[in-house]
Amino acid sequence: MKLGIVGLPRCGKSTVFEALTHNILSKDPKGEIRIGTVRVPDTRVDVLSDMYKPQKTIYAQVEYFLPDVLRQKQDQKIWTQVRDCDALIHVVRNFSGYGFETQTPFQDLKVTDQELMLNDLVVIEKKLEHVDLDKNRGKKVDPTELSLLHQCLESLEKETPLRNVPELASAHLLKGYAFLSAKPMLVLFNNEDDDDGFPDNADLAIRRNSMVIRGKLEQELAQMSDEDAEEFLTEFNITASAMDRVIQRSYELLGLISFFTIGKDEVRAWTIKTKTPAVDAAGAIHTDIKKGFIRAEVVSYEDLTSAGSYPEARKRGNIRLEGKTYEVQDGDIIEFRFNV
Ligand SMILES: Nc1nc2c(ncn2[C@@H]2O[C@H](COP(=O)(O)OP(=O)(O)O)[C@@H](O)[C@H]2O)c(=O)[nH]1
Ligand SMILES: [Mg+2]
Repeated sequence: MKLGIVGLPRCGKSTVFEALTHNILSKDPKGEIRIGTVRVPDTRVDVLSDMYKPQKTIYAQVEYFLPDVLRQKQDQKIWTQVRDCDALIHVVRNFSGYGFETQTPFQDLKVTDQELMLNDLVVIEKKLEHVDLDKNRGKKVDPTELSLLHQCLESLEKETPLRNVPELASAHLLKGYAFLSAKPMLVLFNNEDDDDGFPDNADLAIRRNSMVIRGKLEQELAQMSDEDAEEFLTEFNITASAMDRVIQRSYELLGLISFFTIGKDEVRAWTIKTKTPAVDAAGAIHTDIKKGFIRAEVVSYEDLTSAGSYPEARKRGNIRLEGKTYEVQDGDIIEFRFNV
């Protein structure tokens, strides 16, 4: 699962990418580092790992993609690069300097959003032209798809991004278009070092879908030794987890949850979509486990940790046997029983 980092020029995209992935772009003169894989911080995995002291501990991961601005000829192309991303991280400049006298976060936010919508509009208009041609040639066009496209057009003409119209954003027939304004989006207000608040007048709707970061600080932090980092954290009165929170929010934004497998050899977080049935969760581990699925032995993270051990959780009756269609919950600890 991949998140594309977008935003206006010099809003801090590269800075945020470095802070999130700990990559150093200046060490990469050819500009080849465009994707960074990062571990999703999860205290539950830490706790389970402490409990089992396994040989290996494996966290969930997400990927961040930084579009290559230098290599593109027109602005428009930056957008085609993020078309195959599953969600967008939208960085908004909320610091001054570097040729910008003042901060204009809401204006910037709008400009980028309009570009996303414009891109979708162009895709739809091209498609509709083809539909007309096809009709003249006697080819059939799926009327449901056509009607959905017209609804998209209507929404975009009102400057409503498709992500705000859930039935369009999730429409199966539209998946192939990979509309940019339909992708889930997290806005990061990229603040001055000494400012950790939302921009003035950030309304509730904006606050709900955004976070405040101090990208430059975070980037510097990402490249320090642990000791230096600690000193730095106290000096600037920041919590180490700002980027951790961005990563966790990214995971949620993608509609992903984790279930865990535990044991002496490995404690591991597995990534599934919300509402995944047990049999498909089994498939995330191995197709054989899915094929031979018998039952899932499930205990919630809370029950296991409050019992203190698996046998104690069993004694308390916290361990359930679930069937194929059981909807796996975030934090479930599962042992699959299966036939090979
Ligand atoms: N004061 C301040 N400067 C920043 C921040 N984030 C980025 N910058 C600076 O803004 C300039 C543009 O950042 P960059 O990440 O290259 O932007 P991009 O064009 O979106 O990739 C660089 O000089 C950064 O050091 C921030 O949070 N605060
Ligand atoms: Mg850059």
